[in-house]
Formats: sequence, structure tokens, C-alpha cells
Amino acid sequence: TDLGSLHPLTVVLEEICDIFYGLGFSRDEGPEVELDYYNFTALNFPDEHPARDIQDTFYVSDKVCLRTQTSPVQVRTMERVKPPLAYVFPGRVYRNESSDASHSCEFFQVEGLCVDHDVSLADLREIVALFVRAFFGEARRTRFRPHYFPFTEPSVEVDMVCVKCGGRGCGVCGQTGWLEIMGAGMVHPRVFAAVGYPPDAYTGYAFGMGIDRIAMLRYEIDDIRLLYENDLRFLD
Ligand code: 2NL
Repeated sequence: TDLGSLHPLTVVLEEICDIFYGLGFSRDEGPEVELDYYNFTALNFPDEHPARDIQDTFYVSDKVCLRTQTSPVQVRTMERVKPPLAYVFPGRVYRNESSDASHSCEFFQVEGLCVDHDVSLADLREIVALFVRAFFGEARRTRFRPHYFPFTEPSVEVDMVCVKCGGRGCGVCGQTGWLEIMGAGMVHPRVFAAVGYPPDAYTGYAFGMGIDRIAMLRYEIDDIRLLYENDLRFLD
């Protein structure tokens, strides 16, 4: 028949959000055209950070850009809502880069945020492990590697055991046995300061994942551009 259905990215995005609703998270969304204050400054990016360059970010004007991550929505939510809070933030983001099989100038993210008194890295570890087991299967193990983001300290990247080879090493995981699936960390105190939370009162964790690569793993798609070209043979 010619009946329509949900796009693979929509299916994956809603499934991820559903898992977090089950863990007590709410959902919030915000503008795709964003002030550079919310996209960079409030997130502790220094003025001269390379991500702010027009090489990397689409600018609409001096102070307005297409958001490069959904984190600016989290800043807006924190300006409005006092802790305790737990939210997921799904949406489309933009980066000024040339596209190939694994890069697109538009893609989708789901970010998450939990803030309260005494939220810890152990809480982040548990929520990440729960999410990955719920989405990819109960046996799916995860690990944290140290990393750097301006908006979290400490920061980590999260790997899970390769869905293709189970850790033995294959073409999908570049022979490492691991697939990187998200970035995360403890919210930097400067981000709390930017949204007006009292210093030292709260801690929180945040995480962000790209939905496209997860959808590509799930549906065995080898070229990200297929998700955006809307070729009816693919959509079918
Ligand atoms: C990645 C990494 C991440 C966040 C996003 C966040 C937001 C606020 C404060 C602190 Cl308002 N952090 N978001 C934190 C760590 C990682 O995304 O690789 N995403 C695809």
C-alpha cells in the first residue's frame, strides 16, 4: 500500500525518550535558531573556542546561529525550573561541515540532564548502564573513558561492547570491540552560575548522544545521507 509510517530517526528518538520517561525523566524542546549566548557562552565555551568559528557553526547574524547541540535547551530549562529536575532534550542540530557517509550538516541528538543535591558520577554510571541495557539488550556492557568538554567536569565518553561482534573486533568497531555511543559528565559549576543556581547547592550529570549513528546500527544503514535524502525507495 501507499500508507506512510514513521521515519527511522523518529522511531529511534521516541524509543530513547520512552526509556528515560520510564526512569522518571521529563521532556523539553527549544529553538533550532539560537543565540550564541545559549549555544556557547552559558556552556562555558571560551570566546576564542574553535567550535564558535564560522568554519564549524552556521551563523544567521553576529549573535545568532543554528544550534550545534541541544544543550542550549537545557540552559533555558534551568533558567525556568529549579532543582530537583531530570529531563531529556531531543532535537535537530547543525554543524557547518561537508557531508560524507558518516557526516551530515544536520543530525539529531538526545541530551539528558539531572540536577539535585548530591547527584554523583555513580548515578550517571547507573543511568547510562540502564539505558544501554534497555535499548541495546540486557547483556550490553558499557565503559567510561576520560574526555574533555567545556560544559562538564569531569567529562567522559561512553563506549558499549560492539553490537556486531560482541567485543571480538570487526569492521563496524574498527577492530576495537567497542562502539562510542555518547558523551557525558558532571555539569560544570560555571554552567550552574550562568543559569543562576546558587554556588555549591547542587550537582548534576548531563549526557548527549547522536541518534543517527544509533539508527544506522539498528537498521544496518551504512550512509548517513540516506536518512536525509528522503528517497522513497529507502523510506519504503
Ligand atoms: C556528545 C556529548 C554531551 C552534555 C552533552 C550538557 C548540557 C549542559 C550542561 C552540561 Cl546545560 N552538559 N550536555 C554533556 C556532556 C556531553 O554531549 O558527544 N554528544 C553527541
